[in-house]
Amino acid sequence: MHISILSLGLLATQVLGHGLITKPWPRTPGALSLAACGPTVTNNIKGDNTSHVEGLPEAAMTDAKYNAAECNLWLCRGLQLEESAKANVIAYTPGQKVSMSVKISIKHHGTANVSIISTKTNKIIGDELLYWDKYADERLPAMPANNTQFDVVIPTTLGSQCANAGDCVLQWWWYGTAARQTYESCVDFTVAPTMPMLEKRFEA
Ligand SMILES: [Cu+2]
Repeated sequence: MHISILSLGLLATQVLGHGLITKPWPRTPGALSLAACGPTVTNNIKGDNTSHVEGLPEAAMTDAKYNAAECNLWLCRGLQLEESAKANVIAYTPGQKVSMSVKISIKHHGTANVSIISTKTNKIIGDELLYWDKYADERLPAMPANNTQFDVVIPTTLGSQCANAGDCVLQWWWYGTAARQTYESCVDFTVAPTMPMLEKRFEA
């Protein structure tokens, strides 16, 4: 296989690794990510779609097209809800069970969670949906099945907070404690406002 000097450079600067959501479909790089984060970050993620966050800010700084506030690397690694992806945003119902799959290419023991994040604040809404206090432990002979295949339940208490595409993401977040590496992967979804919220709105 032909490897150019450029791709060797990319390989040298990024630690290949280590995880992302494979089901439901996660955010992927596109035109909006490129506009917000610049080509350095975008090409890093295109080159390794499981890469960790920590290497990205350093790479981004050298890129004149990088806009820290718009890119927001600590939310979905700067990946944006692309125009072309809006038609694929999943509409969930409160209480719906969602089966998720994660691909982990290199293990680093740490903790992980799956949560609903408000994209405006980059904060968890309510409680974490799932939490692992021991995750992706390379010292175990085999990875526990629930590290990569699990279900979450969409809360019934979201009200209208996730009514519009882009308001919220379902985020898988993993921190390798010894490796000091963070992995984030996001699913775009909406939840229609629940009836009590609608009634309140009509009363107001
Ligand atoms: Cu690593």
